[in-house]
Amino acid sequence: MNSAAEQPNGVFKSVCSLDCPDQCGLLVTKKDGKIVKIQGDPDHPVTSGNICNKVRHMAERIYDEKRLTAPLKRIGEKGEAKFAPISWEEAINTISARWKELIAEEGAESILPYSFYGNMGKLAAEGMDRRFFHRLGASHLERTICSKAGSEGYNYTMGEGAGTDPEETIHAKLFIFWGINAVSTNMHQVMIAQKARKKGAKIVVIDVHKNQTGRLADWFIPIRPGTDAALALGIMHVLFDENLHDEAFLTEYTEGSEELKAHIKQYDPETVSVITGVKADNIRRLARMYGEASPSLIRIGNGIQHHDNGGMIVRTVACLPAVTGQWLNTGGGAIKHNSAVLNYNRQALQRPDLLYGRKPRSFNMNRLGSVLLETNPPVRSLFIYGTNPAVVAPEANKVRKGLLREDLFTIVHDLFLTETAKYADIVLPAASAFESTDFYTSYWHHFIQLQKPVIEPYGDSKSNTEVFRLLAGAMGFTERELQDSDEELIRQALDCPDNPYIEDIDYDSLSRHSFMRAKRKKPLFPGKLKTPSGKIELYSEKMKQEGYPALPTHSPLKSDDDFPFLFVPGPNHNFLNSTFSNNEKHVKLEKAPKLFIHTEDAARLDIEDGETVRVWNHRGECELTASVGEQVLPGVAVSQGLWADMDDKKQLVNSLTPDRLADMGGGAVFFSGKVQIEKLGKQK
Ligand SMILES: Nc1nc2c(c(=O)[nH]1)N[C@H]1C(S)=C(S)[C@@H](COP(=O)(O)OP(=O)(O)OC[C@H]3O[C@@H](n4cnc5c(=O)[nH]c(N)nc54)[C@H](O)[C@@H]3O)O[C@H]1N2
Ligand SMILES: Nc1nc2c(c(=O)[nH]1)N[C@H]1C(S)=C(S)[C@@H](COP(=O)(O)OP(=O)(O)OC[C@H]3O[C@@H](n4cnc5c(=O)[nH]c(N)nc54)[C@H](O)[C@@H]3O)O[C@H]1N2
Ligand code: SF4
Ligand SMILES: [Mo]
Repeated sequence: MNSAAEQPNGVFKSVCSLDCPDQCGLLVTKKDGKIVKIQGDPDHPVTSGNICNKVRHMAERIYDEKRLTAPLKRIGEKGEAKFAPISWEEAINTISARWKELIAEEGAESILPYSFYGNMGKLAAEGMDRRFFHRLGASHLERTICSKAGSEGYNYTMGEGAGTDPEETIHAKLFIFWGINAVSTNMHQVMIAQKARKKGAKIVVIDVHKNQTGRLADWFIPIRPGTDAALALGIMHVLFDENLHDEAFLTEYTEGSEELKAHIKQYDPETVSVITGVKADNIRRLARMYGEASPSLIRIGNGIQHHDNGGMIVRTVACLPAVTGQWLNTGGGAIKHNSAVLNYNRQALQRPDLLYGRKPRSFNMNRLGSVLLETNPPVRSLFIYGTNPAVVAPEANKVRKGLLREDLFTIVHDLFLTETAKYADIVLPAASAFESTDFYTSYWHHFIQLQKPVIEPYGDSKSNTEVFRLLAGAMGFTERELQDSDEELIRQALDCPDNPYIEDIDYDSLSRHSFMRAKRKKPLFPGKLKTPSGKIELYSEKMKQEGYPALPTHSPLKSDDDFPFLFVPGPNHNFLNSTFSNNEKHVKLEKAPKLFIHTEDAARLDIEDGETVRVWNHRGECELTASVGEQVLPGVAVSQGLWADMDDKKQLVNSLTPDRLADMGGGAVFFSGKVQIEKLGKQK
């Protein structure tokens, strides 16, 4: 054995485990057994030596004195965050004893795993955990909080989650960043766009907020939240009207272009302008720019799909490159996400056969509060890992009320005592990704990467796979596959005859190269797409059968009482969702949770820039710092960042967000809620 974890000094290859499309290759420098420096890997073609500020400072988080070092058991009231350290043996035995009781009395479905991608490693996020909970027969969790509505919408048009190879976008002449704050959330796509700009490319940003991404655009187009499908249809109207579409492409590669042509007649620029707030002349100008520039890339962000109508919005925007035939040009087309390019053998990793034919009930993670408070028969135990729902899930007050239930046995596995962990009965310390073995597939670029431990586990912490192996043993499960090693899991997952793009990639080749690119054939064509017709579906019979309009369509957001402001609480630059919100350096960089509002609204409400305002609705309230200006349209209020609880400050933006579900995939609608805003001190 000569693993990096055992070598006290040197520079080691690694990979960023955070939920970020860029999935950077890293170089980690160690001195005397400790990480002293983290840099971007200059050899990684996409990372090219550049990483974000968050991860450059990651070592401080890894060695933060607040990190959990031992399992804990609750000794105070629920939610009081009073704990005492216990051994792993006691922790695992307590969990397995309680679960055995629950299974005998109420069945395994009284137990619910609750997880997300705090660590994007496949083994950590969707590997041994899935095997374990399948074998247990626990209730199933629908992991819908991030991009599910948009992915379903995109699939109706394109068949699967694959678009342009980002490395090719260097050739693009026009970049449209549509509902993505890419400077903060996809910095390498911005770097490529900026390089292309030096060769004459233009950058357009369509957003409800003129944030750092909007500010670097050649042209920033502000839009009303939830109206992007109308804008896309307005662009199509002009493209057809002015003969800027690609008839040959439409005929050969799409289904339903004639129906679409007739359908978009109603979306003339004047009509669309009233819906979107974008001037009719600007709709024409944008359509002409899009019709003439080639190659052109639309980078479809997550922002446009966190809405009541988010699935249809993405389905509609995804039709645009087909109208202009951009898919045939190197670097042209669109990127919603590219996960399908790196499909691995999920069945082999997750082993659904361990369900032995059982079909447990299923819960949508976006409705955690309701699941805990209203389900019958009730959920009696939650095992939470890789996510911080007390901060990130919608209707946070309801979530917290549910977590306070005296009869709920909650286990949280995390690196820190998060807001969620404070509600736990048992807390387990998690090893960081740098302390674990795993493999990573980006959802944007085309590389698979291997992570081998760079350092020893911190304190008495354990990786996710290790915890589930221990639990399987304690539950008395004898299946060999519940004890497979991390290396075995990776070998099984990468043995994937269904995906020829990764046929050369296995554990051994990855061990040699650290990162490897999928051998993707020319994107999309002339191969068949995975839609029912095998073509890009501008008209979708499948959608019709499933109760949606068959053609791309604008529909308004749902009413959310009659509060006057549309509230868009997005992520921020220096945190990664709620990760880093408990790290001093990152909090200092962000200063305070702000609320961006328009000058006219502020004047009407007598609010000055920098003043604390109360933001409230029927679900909850927050106190945020007003940032007054022209960064948002009137009637829109934008906050940034998922902030940790701090003293008695009211900065939990998800106390205001609805737990309704989007039009597709059971997705979250974080950005479709409404609020009232007032100067602090005034009464409701
Ligand atoms: N620094 C940093 N990076 C991150 C994250 C983070 O928290 N911080 N989170 C990671 C995760 S999990 C994800 S999913 C991605 C998300 O990253 P993005 O894809 O960038 O998605 P969001 O930041 O949610 O929203 C993007 C933009 O959409 C805008 N928006 C909201 N509603 C609308 C609308 O109706 N129309 C239009 N046109 N724009 C709208 C918002 O103002 C915002 O600027 O980022 C990942 N990377
Ligand atoms: N208002 C609002 N809410 C949002 C969003 C928004 O834009 N606005 N965005 C939504 C989106 S897109 C997403 S993806 C979700 C994300 O929300 P979460 O998935 O909750 O992401 P994080 O807040 O980063 O929390 C991840 C947790 O995993 C822990 N962790 C990291 N590595 C490991 C590991 O190896 N093992 C274990 N056991 N734990 C680990 C971290 O310490 C951290 O506490 O938030 C959603 N919530
Ligand atoms: S968070 Fe994103 S940009 Fe930063 S290092 Fe990780 S993958 Fe790269
Ligand atoms: Mo996400």
